[in-house]
Amino acid sequence: MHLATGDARQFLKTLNDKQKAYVDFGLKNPRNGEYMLTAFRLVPGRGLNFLQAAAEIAAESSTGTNFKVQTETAFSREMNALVYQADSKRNLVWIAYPWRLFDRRGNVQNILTYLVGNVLGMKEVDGLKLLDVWFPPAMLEQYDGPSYTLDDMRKYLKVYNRPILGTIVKPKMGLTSAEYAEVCYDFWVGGGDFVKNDEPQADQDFCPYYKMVKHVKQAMDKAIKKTGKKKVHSFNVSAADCDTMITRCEMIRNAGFEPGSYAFLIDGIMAGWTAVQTLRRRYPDVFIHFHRAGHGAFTRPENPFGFSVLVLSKFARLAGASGIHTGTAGVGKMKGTPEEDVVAAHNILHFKDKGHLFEQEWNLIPENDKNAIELVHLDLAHHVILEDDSWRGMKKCCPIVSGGLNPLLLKPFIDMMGNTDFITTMGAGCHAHPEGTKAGATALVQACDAQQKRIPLEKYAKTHKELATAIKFFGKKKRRPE
Ligand code: CAP
Ligand code: MG
Repeated sequence: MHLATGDARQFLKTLNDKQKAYVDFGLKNPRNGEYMLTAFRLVPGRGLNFLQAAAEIAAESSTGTNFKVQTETAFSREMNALVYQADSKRNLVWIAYPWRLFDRRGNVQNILTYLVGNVLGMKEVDGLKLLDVWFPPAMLEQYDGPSYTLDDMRKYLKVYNRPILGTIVKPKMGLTSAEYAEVCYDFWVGGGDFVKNDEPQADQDFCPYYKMVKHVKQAMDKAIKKTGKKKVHSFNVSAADCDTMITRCEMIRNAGFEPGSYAFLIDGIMAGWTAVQTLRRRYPDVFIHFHRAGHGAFTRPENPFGFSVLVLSKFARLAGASGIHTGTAGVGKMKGTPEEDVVAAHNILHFKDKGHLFEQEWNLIPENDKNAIELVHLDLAHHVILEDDSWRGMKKCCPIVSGGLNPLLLKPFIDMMGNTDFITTMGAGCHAHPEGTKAGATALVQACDAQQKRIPLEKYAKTHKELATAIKFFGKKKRRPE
C-alpha cells in the first residue's frame, strides 16, 4: 500500500468520478513491469486541491480529457495513468503509466508528448516539473540505447583514464570555412583531441557546409601528420528536414574521414527526438552528439514547469545518443548544480545509479548473476550483454561537459564529478587564451596532466608556460556576467 503522506489521502473524497479513475493508492506493485514510473513536482492551480490536480494531470497525460467521456471502454480504462503515491507537503506526486500506451519499438518523442505535452499548459496546475522517471526492464528492451560509445571513441583516440579534451570553434559564427579549419588545426596541434561545430553551425553562405567539411578534413590530415595522434571532429548535422540532415551525414562520410574520426552533432531539443533517433538508427557506427540548446526552458531550477536535467539525459540515453551535454554543475557559465548535473551524468554513464527519486538499472542482468553485474560495473560486459541477447543491455551515454569552462576549472569539475569519464569542450576557455588557440589547447592539456599527476596547478605552471599564462588570464577575478 503506498502511503499518501501529508494530507493527500484526505482529498480522496473530493475527487469526481473521472478523477477517481486516475488515482490508485492501492496499486499493488508499481514495479511489476507494466508501468513506467514518474515523479513530478506539482503545484495545484485554479482552486483545485493537490490530489484533484494530480488526477487531472494523470488523465490528460494518458487517456483522459476534462470530462469523463461516454466513449471510454473497460480496456481504455486499463490504459489510464495512475497516481499511486502523493506527498502534498513536498508537492510530490508519483504517477504510473502503462507503457503499452507508448508507440511500439521505442519512440521517445511519443512518451514526452504524453508526459510533458499538454499538461504543461493546463490551467489546473501552477507548476508541473517531471523530476525523475523509471523504466521497467521489458520497456527498456524496446529502446535502441547508445551504439557507438565513449569507450569506442577512447579506443579510436587511444585516450584512457582522462577526459576527452575538446573545444568548440569560436567566434560562434562568422568564420569562413578556411578560417574555421585553421582554428581546428591549431587546437589539434596544441594537443586537443576533439573539436565540435557550435550549435548554430549549418550551411551559412559565408561558410558553405561542403567547404567546411572539406577544409576540416585537410586540417585534420595535417594535424594527424604533425602530431601522430588521431583526432575527432563533431559535425552539426541539424537541418530543416531529415533529408537534408542525412545529406550532410553522407557528405561527411564521403569526404574521406576514417570511421571514428567524426561524430554527428544534433541540436536535440530544437531538431527534435525524431532527428536524434533517425541518426541513431541510420548510423550505429557513429558517435551521436546530443547538444541540448534550449533545454533551459524546461530544466532551469527557477522554472516551475518542464523537466529535470536528469530526465532529459535519461531519455537521451534511451534514444541512443552516444553523449549529451549535462552541464558543469555551476562551475562554468550556465546555471546548474551537482544535484542536477552530476546526478544526471552518473545516471547515463553507469549500469545502475540513483536519480532524484528512482534507482535505475539499465541492463537486464539476473539479480543473482553477480559476476555479470561485476563485469558491467567494469564496463567490460557491454559486448557480452549485447551479443548474448538474453541480457539486452543499455550501453553508457557519455556526459559532455561544457559552458564557460577553462583549464583552471577542469580539476574542480573532476573533483565534483568523481571520475574522468566524460568529454569536455571549452570554447572561450581555449580561444581567449592570450597566446591564441594552440596555446589554449596546450594549457588545457597541461591542466589535465597536472590533475592526473596530482600536482597543484600553480606548481605545474612553473614549468609549463601556456598554463601559467592561462592562470594569469582566466584567474583574474573578473566581474562574471550575472
Ligand atoms: C560553450 C558553448 C556550448 C555550451 C552549451 C556555447 O562555449 O559552445 O554550446 O556549453 O551549454 O555556445 O556556450 P564556451 P551546455 O565554452 O565558450 O562557453 O553544455 O550547458 O548545454
Ligand atoms: Mg555552443
